[in-house]
Amino acid sequence: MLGIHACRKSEEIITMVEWSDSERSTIASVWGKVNVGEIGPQALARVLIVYPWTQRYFGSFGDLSTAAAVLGNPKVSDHGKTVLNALDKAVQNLDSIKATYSELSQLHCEKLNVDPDNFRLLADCLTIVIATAFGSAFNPAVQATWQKLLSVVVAALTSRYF
Ligand code: HEG
Repeated sequence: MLGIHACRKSEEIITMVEWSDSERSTIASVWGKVNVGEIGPQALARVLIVYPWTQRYFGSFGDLSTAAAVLGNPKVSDHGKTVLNALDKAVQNLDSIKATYSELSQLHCEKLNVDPDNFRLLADCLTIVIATAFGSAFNPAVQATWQKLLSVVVAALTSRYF
């Protein structure tokens, strides 16, 4: 029941999404200021520290036992960059995010067995890290557009689960 509901909601988000010129330029502007090599590692590290149960997917990453270990772990850094580089694909393909992430969604579902709730947790940590880095430039209007983008990304990554 819950699964069906989540599926419908995801489909609705992806199917109905439209981007205004102002949203497109806001996304381009935010993304242009994101330092992938810093923001990616910080966002993934936050997920692993704030929601420690997510560490179960990264058993091969070595020491994640303390916040300092997570923050200093080179595999976490590398994977954080990988995730943010994948986000670039959404930014460059705003009108076809679902298709863009179809294979990645299937991989996370069938091979990595990642619970799709975790996509939202990562999206929220990413927003917090960006808000911290940008300060007052990340105003409510910018936040609204940015979180709209991440909602579509999360829905697209969830799309092959159902
Ligand atoms: Mg995932 C691999 C992107 C959230 C766990 N993730 C990957 C890869 C990409 C990616 C591009 C490499 C795929 C490949 O090897 O072909 N991940 C990605 C995005 C997002 C995300 C864009 C959300 C915005 N991933 C995510 C979350 C978890 C997770 C929330 C778990 C909490 N990803 C995960 C794991 C791997 C990947 C365990 C394999 C890592 C490895 O073994 O190197």
